[in-house]
Amino acid sequence: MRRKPVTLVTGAGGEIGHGLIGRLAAAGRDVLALDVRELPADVRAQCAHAIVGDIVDRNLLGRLVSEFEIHAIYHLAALLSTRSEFTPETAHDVNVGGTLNLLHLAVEQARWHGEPVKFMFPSTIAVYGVPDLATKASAGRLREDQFLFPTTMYGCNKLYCESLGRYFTRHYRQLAHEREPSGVDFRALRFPGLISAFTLPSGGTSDYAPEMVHAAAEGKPYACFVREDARIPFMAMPDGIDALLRLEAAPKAGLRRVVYNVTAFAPSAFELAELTRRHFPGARITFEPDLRRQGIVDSWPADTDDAAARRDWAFAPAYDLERTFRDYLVPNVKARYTGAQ
Ligand code: AKB
Repeated sequence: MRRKPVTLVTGAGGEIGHGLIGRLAAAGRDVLALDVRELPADVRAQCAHAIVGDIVDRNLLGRLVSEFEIHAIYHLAALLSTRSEFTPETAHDVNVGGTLNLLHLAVEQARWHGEPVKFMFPSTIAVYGVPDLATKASAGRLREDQFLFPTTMYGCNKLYCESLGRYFTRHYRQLAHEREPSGVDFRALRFPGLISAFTLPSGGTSDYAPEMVHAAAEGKPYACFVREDARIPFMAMPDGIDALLRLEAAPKAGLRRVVYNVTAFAPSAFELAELTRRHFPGARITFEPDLRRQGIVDSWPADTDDAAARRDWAFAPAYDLERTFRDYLVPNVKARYTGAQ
């Protein structure tokens, strides 16, 4: 009896999953969605299969082997940086234990069907930790091997999971008598703050950018929790999804790295507020920094160097800051709240 060939998407109901699943389905791929909550109806409709469950549940994942033939995994499930600081031990269980469970699942799947399993992993700029603002300013765009001293549980989790993925891909059971490859083809992107027009941000420290725009579109005042001069890299969600799909499709022979930086634009919070006011003239945006969340943002890079991604798999974002607002955010966020475009 042939099992159903699928692409597994964890955290399917989240910000990335909302757009990614539509792209996978449009490409003719059967999506097996896994999330701890029921999927929104529009997302569920694009999935071949959907399971409500937790990636820390090894029994659940073990049962997937009997029913599904998984050829690729998009592991989106995670507790983000701010939420993880309230429950660091739970964040470790989900972000690290869940990822290890899925890597084990990928090894089992590859053994069963004899093909490598591509494991797509959204890492983050939270893996970086610059010590102070003077260093942040002088360091500029960080390469993948610089300042890897995360100050959040989420950043620690993601940096370790990058190493786990590299181990499974290149060094798995290296001392075994009968050594055989794991079959796991782990590929990771260090995402900047992702800005989505269609989902509300959930527990991230970079959320001030989308929160500001969504509040303006709803006609609500917004007290920004970082300073006006706070600066980190961002990307429009469509470019983030394109980057994941392009990296998955890239020939392995051309990939000199397992983990890649990707970025698109790096505005200050003031520049984001000015652009929001330009598109929403009545926007009431104030700045009331939360010094602890500000401390996290200050430890993140002003921008990252994505030359390796552009060299190895032709990464090229389509949306700069102006186009993100003009063509993506403003028309879609307006439609979400007012029906107008
Ligand atoms: C967060 O703010 O935690 C995430 C991220 C930058 O990885 N959006």
